[in-house]
Amino acid sequence: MQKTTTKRSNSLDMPSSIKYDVVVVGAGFAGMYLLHRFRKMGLSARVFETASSVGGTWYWNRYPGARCDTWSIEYSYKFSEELQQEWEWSELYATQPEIIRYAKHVADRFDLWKDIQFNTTVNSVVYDDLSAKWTVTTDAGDVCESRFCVMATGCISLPNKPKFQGLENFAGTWYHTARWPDEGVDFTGKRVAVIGTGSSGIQSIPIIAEQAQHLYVFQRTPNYSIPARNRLLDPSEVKEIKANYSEIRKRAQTTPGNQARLNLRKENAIDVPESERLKEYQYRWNEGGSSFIGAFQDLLFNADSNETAAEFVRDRIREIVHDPETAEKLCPDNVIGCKRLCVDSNYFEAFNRETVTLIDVSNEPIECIVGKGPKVGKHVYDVDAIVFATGFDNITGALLNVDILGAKGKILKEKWQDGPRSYLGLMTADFPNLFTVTGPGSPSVLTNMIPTIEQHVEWITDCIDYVIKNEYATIQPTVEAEDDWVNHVNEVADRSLRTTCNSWYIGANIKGKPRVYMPYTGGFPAYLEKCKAVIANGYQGFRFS
Ligand code: FAD
Ligand code: N01
Repeated sequence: MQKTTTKRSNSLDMPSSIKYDVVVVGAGFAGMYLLHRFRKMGLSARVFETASSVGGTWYWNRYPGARCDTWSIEYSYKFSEELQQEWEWSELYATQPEIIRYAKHVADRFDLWKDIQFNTTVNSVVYDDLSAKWTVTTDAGDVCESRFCVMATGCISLPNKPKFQGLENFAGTWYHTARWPDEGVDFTGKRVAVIGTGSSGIQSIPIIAEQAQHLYVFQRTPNYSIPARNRLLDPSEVKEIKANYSEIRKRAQTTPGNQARLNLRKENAIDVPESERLKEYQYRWNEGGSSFIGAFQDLLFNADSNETAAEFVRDRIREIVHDPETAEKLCPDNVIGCKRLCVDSNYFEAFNRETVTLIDVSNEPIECIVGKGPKVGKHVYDVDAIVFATGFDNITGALLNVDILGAKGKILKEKWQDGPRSYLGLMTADFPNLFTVTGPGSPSVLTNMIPTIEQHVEWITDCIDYVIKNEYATIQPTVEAEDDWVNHVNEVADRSLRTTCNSWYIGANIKGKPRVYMPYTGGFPAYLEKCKAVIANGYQGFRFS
C-alpha cells in the first residue's frame, strides 16, 4: 500500500500528517522483525526509534562486560533459516558488540534501514474514535496517522536513575550502565563507586575492578550469581548445532523459558537424596549459566527445595571470597530465582582484590551524593566516578512514558494505575488496533527473548492480516477476557515463590509503582497453546468492529 501526505484539516499550523498502515515504536529486535513482516504483507510501515541505530537494548547497554546470558546460538532470530545458517556466533554468550553487529547485519540483509526514523522519540499516540485511526507525534515534529500501532518499546529499556539528592554537586563524572558512552570509559587510576549489584553491576564490576585504582561497590541487596563459564564456540560444535537448528528451536518451545539449554529436570529437589541433589547442583555450577535453576522442577515452588539450592550457592560464595565477613555480606538470604538469577565472569572473585571494597547499604542507605562522592552515615566515599547500575523501570516503564490515549479519551496510564491490565500481553481493552510486544501478562522477560519476541510479532502480524482480510475496522480484547487473563496471571504467580521478594518483576524497584507480578509465570508452552487456541477459536476474547 502507498503512503500519502495530507494536510491536517483542523489547524493550518499543524505540520503535515503522513499516513501509514502501521506505525511501530522501537527498533530493537521486536521492531526490526515487525517491519520485516509488515513489508512482506505489503503494508506501509514506519518505525520510530530514539537511538541512532538498531539493536535496542544492545544499542544502549555498552557498559564494560555487557553480554547476553542466554546461549548466543538461541539468543537469535529463527524466522529465517538462511540467516541462522549464515551468521557465526563466536562465543557461548555473545558480547554486546557482537550482538550489535548481528542486529546491523539483519537490518542490511532485510533492507530495514530506509523505513526506520532514528533519533526520534514518540511522545504521544492518540486514537480518534471517528476515523478509527491513531495519530502518532514525535519530538522531531512528525505527526502521522496510522490504522495500526505497535509498541515495541522494550521491557528493559527505560533506565532507573535514582534521584540521589546532591548528584548535581558531584565533582567527578557519573554514568548509568544503560546509557554508556559510545567511546567507552577508561577507569585506569581512578577511584570508582558502583551502585547496584543486579545483572549489570555483576557483569561490569569485575572489569571495572581490573582498571580502577580503588572500587567501592554499594550493595543494597546481595544477588545469587552462577559462573557463566563463557568460552569460544568450537567450529565443529557450531556445525552440529546448525545441522540440528530447527530441532533445537522446537525443543526450546517445550521448555518454560523457551530455551533448549535450560534443560529442566523433572524430579523435585525434595524427593531425591541430598547426595544426588548436591551432585546435580555441582554439575550445573560447573557447566555454568542460568540452567542452574532448572536443576529440579520444584525449585521455584517449594521453599524447602529452594533453600537447598540457595545454600549450595552461598557455600560457593564462601569458598570463593577469602574474607569471611565480605563473603557473608555477599550471601543473599532470599529465594534463589525470585530476582533474576545473575550469570557472571569472576564477580565474587573481584572482592578478593585489595582494591575492591564492598559497602553494605542494606541498613544504612546512601544518604546523598556530595561533591566528593556518595555519603553513607557520616562517611563520604571520595571517588572520581560513579557508575549507576540501578536498573530500569521495567515492563511498563517505556510504554507508559508515551502518552497513550485510546477510545473515548481513555488514558493508558490511568487505566493501569493499579497495575497493568492486558489480554495475553498483546492488547488492552479500549485501545483498538494498538498492540504491545512482550507486554505485561506475557512470559517475556522470564524467557529467551528473541524467539519469544518472534512469537508475538507473528501473532500480531497474523492478527492484523486477519482484520484486513475480513474487512473489519478494529480489533480489541473484551473486558471479560482481559479480566480473566489478568486473574489467571496473578493466580499462577501466587502459586510460585516468585512473589516472595522485592524484585523488579513486581515493580518493587520503582517508588510508587503498583506491586503486581507483571510477567506470565505459567511457562512458554502453556502461553503458546493459549495464543494458538485463541486464533483457532476465531480470536476468542477479542471483539471486532
Ligand atoms: P528493546 O531492545 O528494549 O528495544 C526497544 C527500543 O524502543 C529501544 O531502542 C528504545 O530506544 C526504543 N523506544 C522506547 N521508547 C521509545 C519511544 N517513545 N520512541 C521511540 N523509540 C522508543 N534477554 C534475553 O533473553 N537474554 C539475555 O541474555 C538478555 N540480556 C540482556 C542484557 C541487558 C543488559 C539487558 C538490559 C537486557 C537483556 N535482555 C536479555 C532483555 C532484552 O531487553 C531483550 O532480549 C530484547 O533485546 C528486547 O528487545 P525489544 O526490541 O523488545 O526491546
Ligand atoms: O538492574 P536490577 P540491572 N541504592 O534492577 C540497586 C537484564 N539484564 O540493570 O536489589 C542502592 O537488576 C538494586 O538494589 P535492590 C536482566 O533481566 C540482563 O542490573 O533493589 N542500590 C539492584 O542491586 C536484569 O534483571 C543481563 O536492593 C540501589 C541494582 O541497583 C535486568 O536487565 C545483563 C538503589 C539494580 O539491579 C535489570 O538488570 C544486564 C539505591 N537507591 C541486565 N536503587 C544479562 O543477560 C537501585 N539499586 C547478562
